[in-house]
Amino acid sequence: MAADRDTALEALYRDFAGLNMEGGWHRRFPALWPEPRRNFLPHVWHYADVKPILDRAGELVDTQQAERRNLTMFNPVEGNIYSTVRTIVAAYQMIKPGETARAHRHTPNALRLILEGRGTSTVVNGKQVEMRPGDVLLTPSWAWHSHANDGAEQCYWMDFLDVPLVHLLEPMFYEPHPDGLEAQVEKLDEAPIAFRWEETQARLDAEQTRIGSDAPVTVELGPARLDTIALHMLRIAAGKATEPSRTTANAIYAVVRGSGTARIDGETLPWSFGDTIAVPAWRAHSLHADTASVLLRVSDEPVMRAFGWLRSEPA
Ligand code: GTQ
Ligand code: FE2
Repeated sequence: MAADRDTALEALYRDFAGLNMEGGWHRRFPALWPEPRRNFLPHVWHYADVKPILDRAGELVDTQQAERRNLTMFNPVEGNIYSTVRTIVAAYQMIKPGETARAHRHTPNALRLILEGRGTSTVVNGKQVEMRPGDVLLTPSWAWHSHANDGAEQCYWMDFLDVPLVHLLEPMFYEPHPDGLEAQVEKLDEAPIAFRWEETQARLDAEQTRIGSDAPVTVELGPARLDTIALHMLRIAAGKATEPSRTTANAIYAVVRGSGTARIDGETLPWSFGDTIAVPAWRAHSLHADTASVLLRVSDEPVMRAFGWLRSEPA
């Protein structure tokens, strides 16, 4: 009797499979689980390792060949060759004096954090804005953008894009500018897409004064202008640390000033200027500053919030 049933079930499962179907009670891997899994891994990329490699790329690859001289950071999780965390990719980019990175547009949202070098500007939908160290500049979805170095120094920055989210959801469009560069360009010192380092510092100072202690402070770069990405600047005084917490938002931290360690899920990872720290969803983490530090946090919080999936708690 039981053997008959087993045989009948096997036939049933074969018939499911033949229709590209599977029984919810029969799947080899569950589709639902109690809380976010440890998929993507905590990881730190060190700018000190990257910079000489970017310089070597600068000798071998020009901006004719490479539309962007960028190095993306792929999370070391098995099978991944692109994303830094599930929804966001981060990259380092370098442009040499006299070079131009051609105009294009794409549906992914992007932003840049300038690390080193003066005299480079970006043109976003015809508005030319200088990029200076510590500045954060936005390239919203479908905005034309190009970069040009009219100065005497190599310019290094970090890019963050929601390309992995676009890959997951599929609405990818990309278009090179028909003329290579936008024809009508207006130079601006202030623009809604530019968050200047001086302004960020002043806001962090004001927040530090408001809380009346040397506990870590955070300001949001906003009002939010990218639909999928939230930007926060976090200042941690020397010897201080953030409270351990976890959140469903996937985050990448970039070190704007200072040095310290990240404690992520029991691992201790050192960081210093220009480094990139991947903190995937639901990983308990805190940041400890050895010297006075400022970090940019790039996260998919707006996506989580939009769908009611944002949960954050002490850990
Ligand atoms: O500067 O426009 O790192 O389109 C990846 C894709 C930078 C850019 C990246 C891009 C850009
Ligand atoms: Fe781009």
